[in-house]
Amino acid sequence: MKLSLSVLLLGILALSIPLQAQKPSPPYTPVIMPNGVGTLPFKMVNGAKEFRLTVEKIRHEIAPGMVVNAWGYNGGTPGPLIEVVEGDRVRILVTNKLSAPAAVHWHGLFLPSGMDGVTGLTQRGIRPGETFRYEFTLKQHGTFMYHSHADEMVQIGLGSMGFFIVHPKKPARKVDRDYAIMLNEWYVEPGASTPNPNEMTEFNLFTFNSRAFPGTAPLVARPGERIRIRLGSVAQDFHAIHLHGHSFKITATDGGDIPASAQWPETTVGFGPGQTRDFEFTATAGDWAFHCHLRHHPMNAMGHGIPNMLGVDQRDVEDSVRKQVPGYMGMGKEGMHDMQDMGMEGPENTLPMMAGDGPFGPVGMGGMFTVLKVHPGMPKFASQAEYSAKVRLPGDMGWYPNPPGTVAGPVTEDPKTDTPPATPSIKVHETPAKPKSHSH
Ligand SMILES: [Cu+2]
Repeated sequence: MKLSLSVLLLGILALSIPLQAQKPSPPYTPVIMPNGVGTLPFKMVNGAKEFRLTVEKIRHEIAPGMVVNAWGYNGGTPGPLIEVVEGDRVRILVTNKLSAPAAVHWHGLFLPSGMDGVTGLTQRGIRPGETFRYEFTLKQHGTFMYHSHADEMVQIGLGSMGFFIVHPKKPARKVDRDYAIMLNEWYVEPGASTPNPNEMTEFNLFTFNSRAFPGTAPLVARPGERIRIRLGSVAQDFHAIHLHGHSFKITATDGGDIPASAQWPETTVGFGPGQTRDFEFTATAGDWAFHCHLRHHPMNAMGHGIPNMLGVDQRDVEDSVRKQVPGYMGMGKEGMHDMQDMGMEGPENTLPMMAGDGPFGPVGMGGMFTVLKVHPGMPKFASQAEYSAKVRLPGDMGWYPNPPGTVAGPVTEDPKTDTPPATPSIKVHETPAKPKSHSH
């Protein structure tokens, strides 16, 4: 009996292995959300892809050393990626595990009005413990979002958001890597763990996929690869996301594809809340900063209410204030770097304004900041899960080995010792310059 059972199990195993191996790869490059919780699995039920989303209270790590109380989906903020194909019929079963009514709006999608997820207007709120069914057929492709449309100030403010990405049935072109990053900002009183959703303007944490540098995963690529980055925002602020070392074209918004004749080159994509932007470029070797260009946004908590102490020598003052206010830290005489160099400890459960190390020392950044690492031989990742298993923090996947003579360094202004670097022997760019003709 025991033997026949194990034979049966072996048989099932043998059958299931080839079935797994035959699983066809999707006709698109799977989207990767760095630091994401995963791509939402589905079951085919009566011709529809059936997904399950649960809105719930979660504990969420913004970066190592800081955990907040958030409201997310299926254990994450942003929630899991819903990734489908134009023409699919989808059924999303949404369970509310909050103690307040909820609803999920499918941002940018063409659907029956009654499936639009606006509390009071198109449905009643999903009561705590209830499950609602949303069902519609996808009539378009692009980068869309899902988010709460019940008490948005609180629910989105605490993280109830996610990506809903619809691939075209017949893609006009296939990219080598496809990334998605959702922006948000938060106000968390230093030392507290619950974001204050009443805050309108004075945010102190700015996040990519609800992570702040030095907790943001890098994006990776190989030189020459075609990369798409999709940005989405249900934040409160405008953001201007800048990529170093490249020029790109914005190819789509959540309103649809932009015709090639209407695309123009950019290095920064500025956009507001309730918008998505897709942009594409060819990757050039290096470690490239990728960040919001609003000056306070690649920074972390602590700095906003402080007096301007630039140029003020505070050595004695700070010590005496600290006797009264433990942990007091003024703005440095020469700016915020003073504090970073001192490695000072802040209150518990917050992040220093700037933190994290690069190959050349401390990185003067925080918040909406990560790195695009374009290295030869960078591994390919077939799924978000595979990516997340290997790439979580800025230092993961190593740093770019700059060719000799291509790194900025000190000069002494002494012609004997300062010799200009030799022309590098390693070509960083793929296209070699045409040799000049000297015939005339
Ligand atoms: Cu910003």
